[in-house]
Amino acid sequence: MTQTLEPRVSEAETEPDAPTFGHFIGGEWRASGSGRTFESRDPADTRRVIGHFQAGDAADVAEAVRAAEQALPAWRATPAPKRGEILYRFGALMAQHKERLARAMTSEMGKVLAESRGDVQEGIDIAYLMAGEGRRMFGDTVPSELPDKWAMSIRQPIGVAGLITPWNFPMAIPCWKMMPALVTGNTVVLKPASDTPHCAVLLVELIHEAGFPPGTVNLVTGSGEEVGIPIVESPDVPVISFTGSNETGKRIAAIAARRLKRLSLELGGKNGIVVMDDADLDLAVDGIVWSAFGTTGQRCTACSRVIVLEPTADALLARLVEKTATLSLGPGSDPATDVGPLINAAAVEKVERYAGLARDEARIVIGGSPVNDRPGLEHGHFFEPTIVDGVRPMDRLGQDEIFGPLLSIIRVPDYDAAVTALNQTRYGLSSSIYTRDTNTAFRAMRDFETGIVYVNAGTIGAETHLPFGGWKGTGNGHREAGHAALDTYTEWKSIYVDYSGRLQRAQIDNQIDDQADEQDDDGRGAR
Ligand code: UN1
Repeated sequence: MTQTLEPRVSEAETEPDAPTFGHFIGGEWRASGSGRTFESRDPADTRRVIGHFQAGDAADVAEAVRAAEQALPAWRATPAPKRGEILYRFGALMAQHKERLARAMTSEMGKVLAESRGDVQEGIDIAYLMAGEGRRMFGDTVPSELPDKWAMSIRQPIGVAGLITPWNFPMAIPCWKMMPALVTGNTVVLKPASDTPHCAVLLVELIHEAGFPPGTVNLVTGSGEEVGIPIVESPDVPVISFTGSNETGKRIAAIAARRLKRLSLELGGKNGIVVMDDADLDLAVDGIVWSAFGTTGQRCTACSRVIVLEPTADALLARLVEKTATLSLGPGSDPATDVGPLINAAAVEKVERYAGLARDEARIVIGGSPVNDRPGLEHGHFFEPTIVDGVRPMDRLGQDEIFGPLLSIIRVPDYDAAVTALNQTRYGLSSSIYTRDTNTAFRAMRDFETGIVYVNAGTIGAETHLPFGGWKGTGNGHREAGHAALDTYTEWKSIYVDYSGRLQRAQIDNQIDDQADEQDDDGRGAR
């Protein structure tokens, strides 16, 4: 069934009847073949329905993949600078609609408005960066080892890119994936998280308005099982980029491996901040609180461990508790709010489980409970910002990604113990050190086993023109953002042009070695 639905920009706050949104396939808004829909609700007040979205399935995915395949020849043949211009227009449209997009994001995902604006801005930044790549997209031109021979490498698109994105950066991350995929000449099937389909619909409306040809970007909403897995399984989707949990990442990797697909995984983190004795404690407290409780701890880069040298630990903890006590919990749309809701009920239960563990095995110094009895918060997924002292590096609290506002304090005797604790995790996304000593800072830059290291700043706030991604279990070696993102979406092609007019043999005809000279001296001739 391909009933066309007009996209309707929702003002969910004011609209009593929540609108219904379509998949976007081949340049048209469509209902799912099954006719089923699902709801998205405001996590700050779950009585409020943001909209009804198509519950896609394998048949919808197949249609989207076909549309993306059909759009591919013309799109890859479009000169990259021209593709870049359309990306630029998309970035400009996002900038023009920044406030509307940010408000819709806060309604659907819950993060505070200033952070939603930041999320949109991150989308704009990557659109502009990748628009520039349309005129750059460097390969190498290098000298050949043989005379009269040209050697160079170029990037070429892979094909249809399947992009599976999370709810925590519901606009930035789809843009991180779509922009490099598109500028390099791939077409896209996007499957956004089921908690934030509206954010994806709003982005795709602007994609359409910016002038991407029909079929270049296709959106299929629905569950991971019914939409995500069929995308990964499709033999016609040769490149997959996924951001989400380790569990799902491993499952995707197993499927992708069977088909030898290009796969970029951006998975969990257990990011730590090391605080040395010589640190500026006020600065450290600001960075820790922002990194641990900003976005309600729901960033891959969020700080969930503070590794502090014992002599400084009590002073740091006292200041952390003091600052955390001032944080105001509430809906992200309220300008007074510092910490918004968690995304859904399952997230609250998960943080609650870890708070239970903290009660048994360590010491909760502030917070520790869900909040559902305060006026205005009864219908949302709120949880108190929580700090737990006395955590040991190998405790579950010190090891598991919690993805909520729960911060563990780990006390260590010295720098070496801090490095060991920091690195003793299966993840390796972001890390930070607070110190006034340049030597210690440089040692940390060398010793921390993470894809991102901050000095005298928290663990969050990566900028889009540097590679983003992690070591070890955080991913599979790929990077998003920066030039590095292009590697996910392109095949390298090395090209040799021999204009000598004769057979030239690499590694053979260019050898001038002692043996050859000796043979010449013997009069037997080397050539
Ligand atoms: C994420 O949480 O997956 O560095 C992305 C940051 C943001 C991106 C986070 N710029 O915190």
